Amino acid sequence: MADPAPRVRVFFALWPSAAIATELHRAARRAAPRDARLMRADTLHLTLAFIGDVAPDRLPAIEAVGDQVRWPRCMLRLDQLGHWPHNQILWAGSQSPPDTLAQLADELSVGLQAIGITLAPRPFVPHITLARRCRHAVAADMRPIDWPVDGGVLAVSQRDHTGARYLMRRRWPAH
Ligand code: 2AM
Repeated sequence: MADPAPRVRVFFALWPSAAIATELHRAARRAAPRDARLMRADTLHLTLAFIGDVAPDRLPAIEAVGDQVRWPRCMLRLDQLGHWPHNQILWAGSQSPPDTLAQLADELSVGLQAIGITLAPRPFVPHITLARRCRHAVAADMRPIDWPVDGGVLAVSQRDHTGARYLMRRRWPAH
């Protein structure tokens, strides 16, 4: 029998414009300790629903979930830096995330459940990973960055020796 097609790692996310990503990257450079591993600006994103590894023939049904939800237009003010010791992540978040983002994450989760994909039962904590292998808490303020959210993506994650690379499989405009 032929080998099955390799599985692909996918997730729904918000992807910032190059200008917002550059600002976030600057904030990361200012805040991260020297020995942390900064994420490249083009890889910065906010995960809405992490699906994980799936057979490629599942992708059309997953894309249909993205077609069904309402992608909101909203302003996301990134004004908070945080550090999680358990996974050594330095992240950017919002002290007042718009409710529409949690609603969107929930709609995606419900839609995925309907096609047999159950997400890990974790609360949705909107964050953008800025650096990994960050061993110490950071004591830095963040100059607020206003991100005009105007759609979302289904991203495919590919790992190689340089770290993760992300391909945009689909994009949805806000509507
Ligand atoms: P992280 O940045 O907090 O690690 C691609 O890997 C994206 O999916 C990243 O934003 C990552 O979040 C997220 N991700 C990876 N594994 C995950 C998991 N098991 N549950 C939720 N999100 C995950």
